[in-house]
Amino acid sequence: MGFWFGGVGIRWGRVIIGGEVGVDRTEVVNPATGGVVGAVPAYGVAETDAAIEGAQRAFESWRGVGPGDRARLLRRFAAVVDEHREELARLEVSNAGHTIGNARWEAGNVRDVLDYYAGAPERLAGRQIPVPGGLDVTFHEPLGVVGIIVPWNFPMPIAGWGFAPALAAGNTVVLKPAELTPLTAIRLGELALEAGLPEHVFTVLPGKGSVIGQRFVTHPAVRKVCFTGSTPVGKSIMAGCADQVKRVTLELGGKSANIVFADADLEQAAAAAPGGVFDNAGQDCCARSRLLVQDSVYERFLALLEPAVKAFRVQDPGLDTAEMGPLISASHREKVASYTSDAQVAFAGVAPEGDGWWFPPTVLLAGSPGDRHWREEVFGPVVSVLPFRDEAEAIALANDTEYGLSGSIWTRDLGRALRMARAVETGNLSVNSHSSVRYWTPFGGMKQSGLGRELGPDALLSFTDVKNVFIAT
Ligand code: TAP
Repeated sequence: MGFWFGGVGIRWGRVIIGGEVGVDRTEVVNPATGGVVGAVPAYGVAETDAAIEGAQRAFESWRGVGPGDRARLLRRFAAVVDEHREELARLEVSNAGHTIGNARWEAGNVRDVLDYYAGAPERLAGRQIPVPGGLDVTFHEPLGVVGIIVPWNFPMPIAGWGFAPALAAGNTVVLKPAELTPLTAIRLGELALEAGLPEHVFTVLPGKGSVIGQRFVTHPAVRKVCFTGSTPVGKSIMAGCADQVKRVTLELGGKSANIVFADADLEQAAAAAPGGVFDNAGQDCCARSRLLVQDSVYERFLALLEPAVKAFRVQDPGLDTAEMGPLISASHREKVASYTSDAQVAFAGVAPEGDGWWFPPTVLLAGSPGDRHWREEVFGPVVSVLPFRDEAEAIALANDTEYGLSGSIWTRDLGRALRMARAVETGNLSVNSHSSVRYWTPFGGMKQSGLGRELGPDALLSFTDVKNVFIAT
């Protein structure tokens, strides 16, 4: 494996393509050191068209692969990912600055998602519906070529959440990783071939979103675009897809609330709060970045939270002890810092100094729900705190946002937990926990946090169209 331009010539699906005249390259920088760890091609429209057209040709044979054989190939892909789990995890540490513990989970998640959807081809059954004068049956038809656009914050899982159900349902896939973090996706593309997936069934194509991603939107052979990233880009993709009535799945931003009631186990809630927002350095669409604490326990809760934040280990992400690594880039660190520079800092943790894009876990006091850091997605290790009086005010504050992706409620009162869970406008909610993702349950946003669902059975069906057939008897 090598990520430098090597002049090995094009082999679509093999994806390590180098030496072509006129193809730019992008350097990949380790966010923990600022050092260059590799370079990959940045492909243009011509190469994107070739990849899409290859995927279109491969679709005809891939959709015809028997369910058992397709399932076996996906299970083999999962097994190969598992064999390379540590290698993928180490690569993600330098590709994205993820802690090694998280990166191991992420590579394992790709394996699990592939294993889960490998069970689908034999079970993707239609229905037989009673009708007079004949037989009526439905089929879940694959769509064709699916274009997947992946952001830099979770390069492996977000890729897997798209390609595993898409392939299981009989589609072919062209995947564009984020320019900042292409290395693990490229490796997954290689492992797919090693596992025996036919060429062009799953192609990883590095390059710019404004070039490759846009071509997914405009090329008529791409029947569905899956996008995860910022809300403005997601909206432009949705608008572009309208022209050809393309299917879209969007996973966009979040500004999730972590709501702590006075009757909660405060020690447990305070111990869990840092992980709920600082995990992946807060570069997580599910980050609980608004902390609402009932006013009667506000001071006590902050007193419990402070040592937990200060003890959060921000370290070289390759160390097993690291709980948080660096931010993705210098420009992103500047953006995150712009939220804290004029805000009231309650307390902050410690981050390494020197090379790399480090930022300390930071707790801000929100003067009012109008504060910029309370309203906008910071996408960094920053949480804003605000007290609330009662359930009604907690609901009003939690829902006072264009986003609706995730959230948590801490209480010992089951009735309150259920009332709040129904009232908070969000696609994923946890009670006395910050867990948002399980590969067999649906994941996705309400309001401007997204459209459609990933994972679980919902995602599988979103990669199919239902066809109804009537046979007169
Ligand atoms: P985006 O610009 O939205 O990038 C996400 C993905 O979309 C990348 O692969 C990107 O490619 C691609 N892309 C960019 N412009 C495109 C276009 N016009 N057409 C098609 N694809 C396009 O996000 P970002 O700049 O990396 O991050 C900005 C902010 O977005 C963050 O600060 C954060 O608030 C939010 N964000 C949210 C998420 C999630 S999970 N919801 C993930 C990442 C970022 P390139 O890499 O080539 O630009």
